[in-house]
Order: sequence, then C-alpha cells, then structure tokens
Amino acid sequence: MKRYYQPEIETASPEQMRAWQDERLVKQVQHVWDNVPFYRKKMEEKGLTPADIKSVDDLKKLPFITKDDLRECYPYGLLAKPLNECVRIQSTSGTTGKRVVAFYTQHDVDLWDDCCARAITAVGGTNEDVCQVAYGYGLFTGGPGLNGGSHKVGCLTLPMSSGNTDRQLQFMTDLEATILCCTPSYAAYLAESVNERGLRDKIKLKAGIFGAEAWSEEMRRDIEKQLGIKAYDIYGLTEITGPGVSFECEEQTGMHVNEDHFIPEIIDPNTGEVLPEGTKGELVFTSITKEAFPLLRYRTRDICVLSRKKCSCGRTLIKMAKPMGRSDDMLIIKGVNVFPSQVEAVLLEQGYQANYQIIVDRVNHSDTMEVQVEMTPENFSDSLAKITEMEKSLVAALKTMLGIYAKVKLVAPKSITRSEGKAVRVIDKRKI
Ligand code: DLL
Repeated sequence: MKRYYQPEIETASPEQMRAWQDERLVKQVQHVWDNVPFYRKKMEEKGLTPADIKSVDDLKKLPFITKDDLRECYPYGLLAKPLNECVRIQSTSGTTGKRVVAFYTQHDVDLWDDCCARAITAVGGTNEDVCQVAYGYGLFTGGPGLNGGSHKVGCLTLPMSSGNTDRQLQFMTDLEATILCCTPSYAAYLAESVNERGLRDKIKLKAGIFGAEAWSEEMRRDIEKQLGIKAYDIYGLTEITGPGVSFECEEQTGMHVNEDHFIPEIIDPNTGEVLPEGTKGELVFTSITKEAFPLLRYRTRDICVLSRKKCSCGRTLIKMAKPMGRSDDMLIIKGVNVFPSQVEAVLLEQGYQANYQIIVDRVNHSDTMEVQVEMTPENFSDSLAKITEMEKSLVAALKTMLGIYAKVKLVAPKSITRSEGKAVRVIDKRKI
C-alpha cells in the first residue's frame, strides 16, 4: 500500500528539512519586503532588513502578525503578488464587516492540494478510493481543500458540500464511498443517521478525515464504532492555507505539520517568548512557500504542543497535539467561528443592552447555541405572542451576522447575574 504522497519530503532527514526551511524562509522574507509595504514597515520598526534573517534561527526576530493586522489590511494590504496572478480567494467564516480574505496563485492552490493529498494518502487513500467531501464548499476552505487533495491522489471525488443528509447517504451507499471528509460533528450526525436507517451493511467507508473544530478522543471512538472506520484528525486555518496545515497518520497521536511549507512555533501568549518543544503555548505559523498571501509568524490563538518524538509511521514531520483551546474568546460552533462581540453588536443594533449570555452545548455530537437576552424596560412585554415575535427577529438578525442558527430566549430585565469582575458572556458546556 502506498503510504506517503511525497515520501522524499514526508520522511526527509531533519537536516534536509532544516535546509529547505532556511532557504525558503530567507527567500520569503525578501519577497514580502519587496512586495508588501505593511511588512517592510513592521520590519523597519524593529530595525530589521532581510539581511538579518539568514536562517530559521532568526525567525524569532521577526514581528508577529495577528488577526487584527489582517482586518486592518483588508482586503489587499497583505497581498504579495499582482492580482492578475491570483486565481482564487477563500475567506473565514462568521466574521462580518472586515472579513479575513486570503488570496492564492495557481502555485499556492497546487501546494495546498499537495498538503491535502498527503492527508488523504496517510489514511490509506489511493486512486481506488471514492472520496466523499462533505465539508462546505465556497468561501470556507474545507470543501475546496479536500477536493483538490482528492483529485491529486486520483480518488473518485464526490463534491457533496455539507448538509442534505438524504443525498449524502444515497451517494455514500450507491457510489460506495470509502473515505468521508467532513467536520466531526457532521460525521457523528451522519453515523447516527446511517444506523437509524439500517444502512450500516450497505456502506463501504474505511476512513474519515475530520477537522475544522475541536473533538475529543471519546467522540473519535464513538464515530469509529458507529461507522466501522478509522477516524483521523486534520487541522488548518484559512489565513495559512486551509485544511492540511497538519494531518494525522495511522498512529492517531497528533498531526504531522507540513513543515516544508509552514514553520510552526509555540509561544507564551502573554509575553510572545518562544517556548521549548513539548511546552504548551500558542501556535504560530510562518508560511515559507506561499506566493500571494504569505504570513510570517501568524498568531493562530490555538493552544497546542509540538513534539519531534519519532513516529511509527516513518514520517519525520514534526507533530502537533490536538488544539487544546484558544487564547482569545473565539468560539467554534458547528465549524463556524463566532466572537461574542458579534452577538453583542446585533443586540445593541436591535435596541437591547449588553446583558446577555451565550450558552453553547453539544447534544448528540452536534453543537447548539442559545443566547439569553434581557429585555429592556422599554421593550419589556409580558405578552407571549410579542415575546415570540421579538425572539424570532433576533434569531434572524443573528443568523445574518453569524451564518448559523442560534436559539434566542428573552428574559426579564435584570435577571442575568451581574458580574463583579469580567462579565461571563459564554458558558461552554461542551466536554471536549
Ligand atoms: O477550519 C480549515 C479546516 C477545514 C481545517 C477543514 C480542517 C478541516 P478556519 O475556518 O479559518 O479554517 O478556522 C480555523 O479552526 O484556528 C482552529 O481554532 C480550528 N480548527 C481547525 N482544525 C481543527 C482541528 C478551517 N482539527 C480554526 N481541531 C483554527 C481543533 C481546529 N480545532
């Protein structure tokens, strides 16, 4: 069985990998210095020129890039190639106004597809497989990324996008899908539906590639048991490329980072200091091969650990643990990135005050979100019909802002406990 998509890279010696990284980093720094005034200014503020970056050892001298920088530079401020050389954009979910927009040249799409092809090959995918891609297609990177990887491996690709469970199950059984790619919550839902409809004997799935949100080992075992497959994790973020920044192998003990393209670091989120391997901290990535939207030292806000421990699969690529949380207040609900500040903006706009609580839970492996909001003395009503109508209108406004359904429960003025310190805006009951 083919084990690696690009064996010479995936099993390269540490010295070889380091040589590639050194060479590519130096070239990338020159590229952004020459083409992105924002970077040049940031480097100049630190008294740096490209000559100061000679190898990966010098990476820590470079300034960080944050999501706020990306918003400030929206839409073209970080573009490092002329627009007529770009062939695609993708964008993050859930943020309105100044979204994060990432650009790709054909070269960038190609290397992204390679990264996803490595992930699919690692779970045993070959040109004999039928790969059902049930991540969303569109601005979200999940569908397009795995779709590209599946083509490169030569699988018969089913570009399903997410949702429409009846159709998913029909193609899964009729076309005998062997690999399923979607969020873990959707995988759990599909698994439940397969069993409810007595289709277990009709499916030919052997592996799943599930990511874009946090999921537990317990959830993995549950999905594996219900579908009779091996379930693998995959990680990525729009800013760096999309899915395939790292991927799990047969050992299922963390994800190999495609470090010939993305150099990972772990930092102390409070001080920015680089932490030694094996220490928990915030994950930072530098993309060293992307042309159109190359981010240097991008702070992901994901809390994680890196390890160079030898892996039984033979890959030498460094491994990252499952992300253990975030160092900001971003929630990921049904795979969509949600900031409490967005909910607050909707409430204020609709004439409510910022007295609210967001309750997130996971019921049958699927995320739920409820927003409890105090009525104000002005809009207070005790008519059930009026309250229902007000709730409906908030549900619609939240859907427009966030892109997902959130249940709304209006409560009496002054009934949400006031905090003496920081307000507790989010109660996350999910056990992940
Ligand atoms: O979620 C890309 C992706 C698509 C990854 C499909 C895997 C599969 P964004 O929407 O930009 O991109 O969200 C990125 O999602 O910073 C993490 O907080 C979280 N995340 C992604 N993968 C995982 C994972 C895509 N396997 C943000 N485990 C990241 C936990 C994950 N969190």
